Amino acid sequence: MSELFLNLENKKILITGHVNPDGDALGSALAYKIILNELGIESDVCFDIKGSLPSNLNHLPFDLIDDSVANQYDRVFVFDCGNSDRLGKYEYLASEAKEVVVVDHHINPTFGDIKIIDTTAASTTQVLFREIKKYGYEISKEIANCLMTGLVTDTGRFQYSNTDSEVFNIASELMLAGAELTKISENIYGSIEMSGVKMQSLIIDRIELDEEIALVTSFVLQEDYKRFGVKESEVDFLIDVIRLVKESNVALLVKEQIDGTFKGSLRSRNDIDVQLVASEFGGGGHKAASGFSSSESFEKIKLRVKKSIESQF
Ligand SMILES: [Mn+2]
Repeated sequence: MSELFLNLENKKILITGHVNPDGDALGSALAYKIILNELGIESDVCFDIKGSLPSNLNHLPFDLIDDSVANQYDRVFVFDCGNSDRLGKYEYLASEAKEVVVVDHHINPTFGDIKIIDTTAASTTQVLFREIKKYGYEISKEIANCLMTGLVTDTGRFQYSNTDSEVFNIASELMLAGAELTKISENIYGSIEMSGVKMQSLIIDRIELDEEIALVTSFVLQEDYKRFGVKESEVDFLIDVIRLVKESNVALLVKEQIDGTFKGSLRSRNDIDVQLVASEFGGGGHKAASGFSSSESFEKIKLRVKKSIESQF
């Protein structure tokens, strides 16, 4: 029996995930929320969302997310978040809860009383899928769409190196359960607002290639969002544009935050482990895709990333 479905009665339950949740965090948390709803078990869903949720994920049931939280919870279920400080402003709810259950696929998760973790899984929705199957629960179309969203986004549309036969087996089962792959893919990858596409041209224009270490970089400033009238939550796709450069092995996109600090996204297409690079800034993720925050300048960040990559040669 999966720990996810044991002793849920008469408990105050919170479902959450990492700050500014992506398709995998939202997909896994909302799939679990739907199941609890169907089982007649009350729960709250909350994320620390800076700005707004990305509109390219609005095929997910955003209406299940609550605006406010209770003072305390008996049990907190955390999805797609290996480090409690990545819970942002809701970290205290996890540290004050009687029990924290972490469902994840990140490397070196650092918290949780119960850990349901597989660092080799492509997505957290994959880990959750297995638990649902163990429980013998029937997956509805709604749940299938949530789980598929995490699978699609974390495998880069079934293209990253984490895409193995199990991923396709799960995708196949989700299709049988009614998952709308075309609708999901079109919303996530096929529909970017005009202003976002325009802004992309600027970010492409700023691309620099360090041929020696095959590193490609670009950056986004706060003033760019204003100039193009684009919300920060709408440009998560930009890193995928940067990483297209054939001559590069590692891509770095640095985005200025509202407080003047920077958020870095890293992608690797060879043996360079960008999780190691991100960890130098206190960030994390996976070998092929990682992220971090830094209060240093773009130039300093670039230099540190460069050194870190060189140390892996
Ligand atoms: Mn994930």
